[in-house]
Amino acid sequence: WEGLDGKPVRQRLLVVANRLPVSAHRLKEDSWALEISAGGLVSALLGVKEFEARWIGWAGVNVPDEAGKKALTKALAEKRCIPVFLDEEIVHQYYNGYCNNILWPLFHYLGLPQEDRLATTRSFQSQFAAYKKANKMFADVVHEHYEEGDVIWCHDYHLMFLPKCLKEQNRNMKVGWFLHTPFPSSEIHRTLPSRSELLRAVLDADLVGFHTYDYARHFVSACTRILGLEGTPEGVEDQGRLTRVAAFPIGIDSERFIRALELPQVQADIKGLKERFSGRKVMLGVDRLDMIKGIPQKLLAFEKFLEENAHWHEKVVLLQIAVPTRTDVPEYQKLTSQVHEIVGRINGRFGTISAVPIHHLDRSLDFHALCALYAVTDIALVTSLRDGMNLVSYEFVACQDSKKGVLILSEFAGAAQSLGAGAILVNPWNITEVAAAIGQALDMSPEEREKRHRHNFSHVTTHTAQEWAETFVSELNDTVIEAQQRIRK
Ligand code: ADQ
Repeated sequence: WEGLDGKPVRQRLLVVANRLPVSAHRLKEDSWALEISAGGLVSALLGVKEFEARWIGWAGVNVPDEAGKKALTKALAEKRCIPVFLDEEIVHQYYNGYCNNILWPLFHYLGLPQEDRLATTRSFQSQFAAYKKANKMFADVVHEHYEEGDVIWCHDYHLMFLPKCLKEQNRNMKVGWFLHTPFPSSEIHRTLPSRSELLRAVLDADLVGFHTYDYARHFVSACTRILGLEGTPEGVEDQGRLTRVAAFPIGIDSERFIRALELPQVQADIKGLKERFSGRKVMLGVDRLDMIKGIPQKLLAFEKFLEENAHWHEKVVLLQIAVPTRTDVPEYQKLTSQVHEIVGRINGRFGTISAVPIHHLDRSLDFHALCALYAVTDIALVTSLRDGMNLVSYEFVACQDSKKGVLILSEFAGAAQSLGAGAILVNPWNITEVAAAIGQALDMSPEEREKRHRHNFSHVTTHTAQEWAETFVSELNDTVIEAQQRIRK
């Protein structure tokens, strides 16, 4: 993008996601404390010089009063963030209800939660209405801040209706939509009562992106089978208008992880961990405590491994770090107790006075502590039942250049498409297979580990988050130009 003087111009990018990348805590009536969370998307966009990002989203707090809203808006503006205020009722129906109770499990092939299946079915229409209403509220805020030439990048399953709302307000907006979860087979998507409306709303975007080619293919076949539209190699065509559909696999800011390993504080943590677990091989799991991550299945596979390999008792330890999410939801509470129960049983069966086989932490670790853990790990266990991509596998690889540990990776994580050749791929439902993979990883020769690590490390360091964001936005710019040229012809 060049200006009249030939110099690159920074293009404004409005990133719209359900949550802003900050957490807000109210200190007084008119003052807020903000903490920026350095997630993948934030570092991806900070690294891209060609455009200047503003964030639009919900701050995750209910702010009922005007004074509070005004103060929060002002505080967020300094972080280039613009809030969308959602009240408790809409959060309940749109976010907890339609997004997390319906779309999240469906897109991960889990179906509706067992306990309240009928209740969910009954409240479906009201939740979908709240979903549309919330999406319209996001669109209104975008519209208020939009300037001609801006690129609008909508994120994830929370905002599938947003492309439609935006284009209704202004057909000329450049709108891209990216899904961070899998897009399921059209046979699964068909079961959703609002299947057609959602697909049509997404198709209003100029560019639709997924992590993998398979998800993109599923989306296109949902459009052809459910809407009867034409799928082309480029995307989906409806009465001469093309919506471009493609795969844009995300990456991480690998340099940030590699640099962190040099810090004295991280080096000290690494030394401490090595002493703590000396004489034992370290296996690591880092997940949000969510059904999709397959934590109980991972624990059962480890139990099976211990049952069959007495010579490894006391010589291997599994560190499972699980950040609790959605703790108010019964299904998630049940998952937590289930995990605790299995951990207790395995430690009871295989632990000794001096050592337990599993250390399980129900919490989040800070970035530096996480880097140190990744660096001392011999085997990372990523056993998601479904996962859009899974960045933990990438982060582990980035921190392993001296150790060259082994990645055991679920074939149902998007990352299997990119790191499959270096990892040991497993079906997480098959605990015999996962237990065998643990044995294979522990016995792997240094040459084999080196070879596999090289493959993965070169992928992770070349397919970065910055490159992902740049590619998506430049593709979106090109798509809009091509569409304008087609219309002129
Ligand atoms: P998530 O489901 O959150 O993301 P993932 O890609 O693994 O899954 O990212 C999790 C992030 O949280 C990682 O950066 C990880 O370091 C961090 N994290 C997890 N547990 C932690 C802990 N205990 N302490 C500290 N940090 C922890 C969604 C999709 C994924 C997709 C991403 C990005 O579900 O499939 O890869 O978006 O598109």
